[in-house]
Amino acid sequence: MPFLLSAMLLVTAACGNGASGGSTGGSSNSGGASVEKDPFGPLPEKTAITVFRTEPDGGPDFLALPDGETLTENRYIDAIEERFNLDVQFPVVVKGDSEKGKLMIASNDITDVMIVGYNDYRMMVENDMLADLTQAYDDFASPQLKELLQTDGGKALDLASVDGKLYGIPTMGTVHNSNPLLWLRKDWMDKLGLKDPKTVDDLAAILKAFIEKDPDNNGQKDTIGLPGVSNFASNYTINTPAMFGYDAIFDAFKSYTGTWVKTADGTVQWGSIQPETKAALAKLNEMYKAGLIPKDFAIMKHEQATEQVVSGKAGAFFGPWWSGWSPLNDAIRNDKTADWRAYTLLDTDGKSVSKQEMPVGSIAVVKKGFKYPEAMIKMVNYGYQVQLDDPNVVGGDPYAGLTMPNWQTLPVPMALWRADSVILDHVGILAASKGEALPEGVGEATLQNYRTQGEYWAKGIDWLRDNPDFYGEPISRIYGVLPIIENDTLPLYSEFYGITKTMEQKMTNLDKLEVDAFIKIITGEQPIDYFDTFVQEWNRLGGEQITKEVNEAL
Ligand SMILES: [Ca+2]
Repeated sequence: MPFLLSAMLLVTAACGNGASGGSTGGSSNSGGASVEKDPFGPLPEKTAITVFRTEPDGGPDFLALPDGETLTENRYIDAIEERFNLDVQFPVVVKGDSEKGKLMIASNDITDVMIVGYNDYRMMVENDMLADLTQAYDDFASPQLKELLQTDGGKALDLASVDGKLYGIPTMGTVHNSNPLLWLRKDWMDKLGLKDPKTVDDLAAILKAFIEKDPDNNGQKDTIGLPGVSNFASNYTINTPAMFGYDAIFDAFKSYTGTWVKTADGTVQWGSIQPETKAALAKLNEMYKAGLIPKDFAIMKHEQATEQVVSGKAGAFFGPWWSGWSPLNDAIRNDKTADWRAYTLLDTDGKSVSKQEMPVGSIAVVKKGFKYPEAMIKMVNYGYQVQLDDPNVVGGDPYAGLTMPNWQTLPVPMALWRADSVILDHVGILAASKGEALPEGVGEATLQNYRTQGEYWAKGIDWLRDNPDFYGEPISRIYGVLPIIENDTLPLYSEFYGITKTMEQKMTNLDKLEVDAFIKIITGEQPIDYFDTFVQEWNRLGGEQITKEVNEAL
């Protein structure tokens, strides 16, 4: 069994009791645990707690609160105050893009609870502004929350820990969400007698055949190889692989652009300037010369590439698992004979490795010196039960019988979604399509979607192509995720996610230097060895200093 799948099933099995257990919550199900350590129990005394509140984008319809309720006065807040013996106050309420939070942090004048970004978090820890939550997390985080925060293998908690101490509760990135998969028209491959690709050279042979052998059978040489896009390689500014980009080709050469990688000497270095990147660029130059990559790839817009796929000119492109929705749903509407499948290219070690989005989103923190830091953790425990669509929430759903308000109406709104949902949803839909037991640890709405999509998937690929209204989701969640599981794709994370002083000033310009050099090498405007000149320039213009700062910060 592939590693990812087996690890995921273990997690699912382990959490079997947790997800439903929290629904009753309170002291009634805390068993032998002391009342003081109850994740859903009250504080020993009535305690006022101030929260910095950001208004989300989107109006009343988005929040879905009943008439008369607001972000700062609603039944979730009442329930939390009553349950946890709290008096929740909102002294600062701002629009989403306000600088107010940053100013408060800069002047060390913060509320008891705030939700901050990773970089502010690091700065606040450095300046000793935050309560150490290590013990409070161990004692008071609910089993559901703890299980959730392991769905990325502990990556987010690890990043949020400084010298072994935890100062905040992080939201997580989604594992495998932006892996660039190779999508190919299987019907064209079958017609031309082509085998499934494993390597970049296999892909090159397929692209050549797609261009030269009239796969669309109209007697004209009117099909292309890969579409392109100006964001063809991820970098500091564009830190996840773009749809239609060539990151998968870099990955296949173990070149991790836009990523801080650990090198053989034990130091951390910028992936874009490593020798592996030179090798990847040499291959891309070869493919460019052979006409497999569009002449104008570096100025191509996302929309142009989409059009080439939708109109049936391109039978290959790189895109994430969710490409079944876009561009493929429109492609199928145009031509239902198109049979798109996803593949993973293997690297020079025969492995599938893929760069990941940042494993931490925002982080909820508590001001240093606040008497009961566990109060924030309890509020997050409660909020997570709401996000799980737990019908009883904790001590009764305050909106029973009404439309459930958006989770962003919670007093400490955290986007707590499982980091393993890409794989889990795939497994859930497949299980539903076969009438097998569904995964646990997910909300009721998610389970319902497993049943719905499982039903569509069970009707077969031909039915889906004949019924494009139902095509996007099952194709994405089944075909789009299958190669990740089958090839045991290994998530690759950057070794550093912070921003150093020199990075702030110079990284954007270094990105421009990088993109410019890559384009010149791929198009042949400069020879392959121009890469060495680029690396020297990159170091000279601030890269060397930044690398030093990154290694010092680790
Ligand atoms: Ca043709």
